[in-house]
Amino acid sequence: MSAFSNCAGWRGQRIASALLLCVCAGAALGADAGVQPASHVIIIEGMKYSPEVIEVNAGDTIVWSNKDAFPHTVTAENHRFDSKEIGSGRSWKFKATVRGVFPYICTFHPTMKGRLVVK
Ligand SMILES: [Cu+2]
Repeated sequence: MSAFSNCAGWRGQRIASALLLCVCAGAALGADAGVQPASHVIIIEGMKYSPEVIEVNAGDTIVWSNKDAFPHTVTAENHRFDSKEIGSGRSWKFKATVRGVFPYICTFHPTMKGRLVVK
């Protein structure tokens, strides 16, 4: 009988800590998927987008900042967005509202490629 109740007590503790773990994980997930829109910066330098691939949440804003001495563009392959010319030292801001994967290029230098992932 005493062995049984010990066992039950141990199980109860296990369940309690498992529950606590769930609550903590839930809170962490909630914070991660927060509704606060974030801002992300992509540097264009040396004929490259840095980072080349970026994952953002719908509603976030992305700023491409051109550090090169000549202009570039940020043009989605499906034409969902197009910065047109971003001059040297200038930047272009885009608010991502549609979810999906958006590969983009620079129309002046089509070897420059990036990818915007909106979740
Ligand atoms: Cu370019």
